[in-house]
Amino acid sequence: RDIAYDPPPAADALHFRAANVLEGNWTGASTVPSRGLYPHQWSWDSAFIAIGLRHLSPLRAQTELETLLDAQWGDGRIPHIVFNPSVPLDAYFPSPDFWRSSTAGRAAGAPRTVQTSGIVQPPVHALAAWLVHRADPGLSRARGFLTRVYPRLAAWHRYLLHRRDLGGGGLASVVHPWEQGMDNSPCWDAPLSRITPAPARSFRRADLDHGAAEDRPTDLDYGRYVRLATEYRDRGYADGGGDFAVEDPAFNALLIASEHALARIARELGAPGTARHARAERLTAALIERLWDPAEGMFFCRDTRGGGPDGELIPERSVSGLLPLLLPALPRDITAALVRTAHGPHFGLGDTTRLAPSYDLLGEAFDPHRYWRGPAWFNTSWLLERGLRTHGERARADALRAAVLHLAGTSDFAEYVDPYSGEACGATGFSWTAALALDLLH
Ligand code: 9WN
Repeated sequence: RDIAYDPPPAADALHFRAANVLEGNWTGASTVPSRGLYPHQWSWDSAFIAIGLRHLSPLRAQTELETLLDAQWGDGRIPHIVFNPSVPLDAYFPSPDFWRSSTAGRAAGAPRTVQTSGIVQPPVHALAAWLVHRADPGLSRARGFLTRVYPRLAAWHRYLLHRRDLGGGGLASVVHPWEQGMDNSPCWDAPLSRITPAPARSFRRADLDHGAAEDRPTDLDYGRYVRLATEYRDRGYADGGGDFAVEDPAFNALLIASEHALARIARELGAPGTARHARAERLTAALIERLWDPAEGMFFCRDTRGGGPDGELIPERSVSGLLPLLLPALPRDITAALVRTAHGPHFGLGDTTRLAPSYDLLGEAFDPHRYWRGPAWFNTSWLLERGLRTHGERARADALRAAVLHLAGTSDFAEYVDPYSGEACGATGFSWTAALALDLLH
């Protein structure tokens, strides 16, 4: 299929509209991902949002991250949702009474006053903090922004590197599909098939009040999400005993990028960043050793609970497996292969698609509308754009940038789009779509 794309709308009009979306989704101390579907603060959303907000108000961008960090747990984890107490319980599922963070999470150091979830999301935060600092170093220094966030970000990375090395190979594992951020990716089908779903009548999905059922995960997926989260909660959010533990390329690549950012933050604060750079390099070596597949020219997830003693690679092509391209220190043969794979038949970038689909166009599970099983998302394309630019692929980065800006505008800042037609799916007025478009305008 081919689609004729119109020239992008005037840049300043897009800037104005994106700023309006962020303004409308601002709650006074943080930004909701979207007004209807996601009425609380989400972890990796806030990091992407801060990256865009820094161009409108560096102060608000700093506040966005600090509000999230105020809900950090004593063991270092940054929860994937910080609940807004003034939003009714039935507006989003699972709600605070499901997670019961302040009681079930007590041993792990959950905060007493703020209600949060007990799982995490990808560690984009240190990268965001560094970019936010750079937008206005004077304000950042005057407010002691980095001085305050640095120890928290360091504790967050410590949690991931120590408590979450569940595969024993030096990488962080996710213990729930929501942690990786691509909820119903076909990568999770095999590890999730071992989980007995919670009965459908034991919970009520609020997402279907706002999103079309055929664009969202299925009830069967939800049954498994609920079972996994319930068991984690009932273990007091202790890490190590669960049936789901997957090493994901994007999650770990973002950890590495953020570790490099922490090194820069350390240097800015007058400490040497060398140990952090060295750790990032060790993580990069582990990422390649455990997740790179040279024959397929991309990274894959490792199911640490499946196959042999060291687990097994999950043979599903997700956009996650391309995102390590954002790392500057990857060997040249790997970056060249990733660029080829992104622009080849499985992802079709610059050919049949203009934004990277979330999943293999030729994969059996591909569905152009169902959430993370095919649609194109703006955050993943923003990360790929950075990667292409970092590795000198200027023309391709320019094309991807133009596509992000164009589709953000025509889709009214959709949550995700059909990767072929660009048709808007999910929520509109979605914060990270607006924020990352703004970032690319600068
Ligand atoms: C569960 C908020 C979040 C994003 C995730 C996206 C979706 C939640 C949901 O929305 O997940 O965390 O209810 O489906 O998959 O990446 O952070 O925008």
